[in-house]
Amino acid sequence: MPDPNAMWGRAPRRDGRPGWDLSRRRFLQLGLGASALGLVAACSSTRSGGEATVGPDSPQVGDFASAEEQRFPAGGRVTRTVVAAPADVDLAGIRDTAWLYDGQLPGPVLRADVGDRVQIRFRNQLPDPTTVHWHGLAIRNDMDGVPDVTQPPIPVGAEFVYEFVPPDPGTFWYHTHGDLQRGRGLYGALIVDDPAAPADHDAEFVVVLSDWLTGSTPTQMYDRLRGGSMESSPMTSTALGGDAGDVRYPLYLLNGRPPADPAVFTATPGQRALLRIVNASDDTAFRVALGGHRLTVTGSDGFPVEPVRTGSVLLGMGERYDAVVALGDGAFPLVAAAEGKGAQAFAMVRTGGGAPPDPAASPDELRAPPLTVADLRAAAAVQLPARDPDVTLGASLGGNMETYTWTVNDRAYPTYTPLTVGSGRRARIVYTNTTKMYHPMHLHGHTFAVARPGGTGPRKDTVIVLPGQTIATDFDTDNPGQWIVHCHNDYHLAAGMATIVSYRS
Ligand SMILES: [Cu+2]
Repeated sequence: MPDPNAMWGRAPRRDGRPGWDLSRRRFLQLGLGASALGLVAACSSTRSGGEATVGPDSPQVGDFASAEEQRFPAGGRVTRTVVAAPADVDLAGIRDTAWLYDGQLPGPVLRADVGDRVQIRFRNQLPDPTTVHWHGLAIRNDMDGVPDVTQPPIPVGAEFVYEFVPPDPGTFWYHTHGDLQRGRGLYGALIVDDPAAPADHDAEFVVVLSDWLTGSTPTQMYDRLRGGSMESSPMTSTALGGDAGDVRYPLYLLNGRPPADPAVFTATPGQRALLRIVNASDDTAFRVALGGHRLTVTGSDGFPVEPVRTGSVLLGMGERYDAVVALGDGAFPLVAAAEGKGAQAFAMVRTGGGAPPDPAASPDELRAPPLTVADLRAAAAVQLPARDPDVTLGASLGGNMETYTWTVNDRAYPTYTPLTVGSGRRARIVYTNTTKMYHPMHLHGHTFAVARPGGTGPRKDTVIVLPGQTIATDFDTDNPGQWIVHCHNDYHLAAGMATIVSYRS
């Protein structure tokens, strides 16, 4: 079997040339597709002033990885294999063919401690090339799993060994970064524990939300969108400030199960349960509530926030929320309403007797406006220290519905104008949404702070930008490499809404 790792020399470069040139040569040797070559060419053509692009095989990436290992001298080892392959699923009697990690929908919950040396031997038994992205983890660039940016796509039948050190505890997830592959089932939760921090909960419920097409693939749906067949009845949401999506789905899943065959979480009355909620969907924001309970939100995108009580939370694609709930006695509906789409995902929480809740139940907690990022403040321990940005980068989010093209700064990826940064700076990305739809914008390799006076904004890796809204996000440029920043609507990403934060040296 070909070993793609061998194509990415891990040893520091000795020839002094920019890493990207080497990558380009290797792409050429591999005979990869036109899109990959186009991407590399687009990047190379923007080099200027003698600055060199810091690519995934640049020595700076090796230096970063060494520093991370030194930062966690007592780190343990987590080694496992993950296989992606097609498999049949039965969704309450609806049979479908999915693409799954280890035959599970969602994929297995992966777990490690902060500072562990994680080694995941990934086997691609799919019919298409793929990669795996470790969403939210600020890890070494060459392990970020973005095809044609941080690694060549892993060929059919091949293996790639991902190795990284998770630097922060929290609720993360992993998913394919291949074109429109995620909606076939290639996603799962990734939990990073902090052995030094005692848990303040008795039970843990990992809740992975997704939207599911039956009888067609995301690629077929994308072709329909490109062909101009948008939903005849528009979906709108006040909380999302306009359009709630491009696709109305036949099924919404909670831990891979439809409402007719729900997951059941069990605990005992009075226990404190930690909900780790992941929105793994392609085109659906979810409003989540537990009937008869209030949620205390304690984290967002893996990072702690000052606890805040709410009836419900609203998650865009790619976002995670942690919430603690003191459980009552009985059986309760855990509902993830597909925002603006008139349907829901559902599970049951059971601590005692009583009739099971109706899968169509709509708890009162869903009525009030949901908690959003505007209600969150970073916990003191994780605040990004206040500092004026050294560099401010604009990202204008655009769309053309006639061609179904979504853009950043008027370009549709893989054509892009890079957002150029140097190491050791405070960078600010200012997103401006000129479209009628919200976009959950995700930055790889960093955890930004939503910019607020005094530096109190929550730390996140994915933030909803509402129609007409401008949001500034700040981060320290402490992880050299090439990092994609993109809308986490998988159709918008496929249609171009992405660019690259490009480190230069
Ligand atoms: Cu979008």
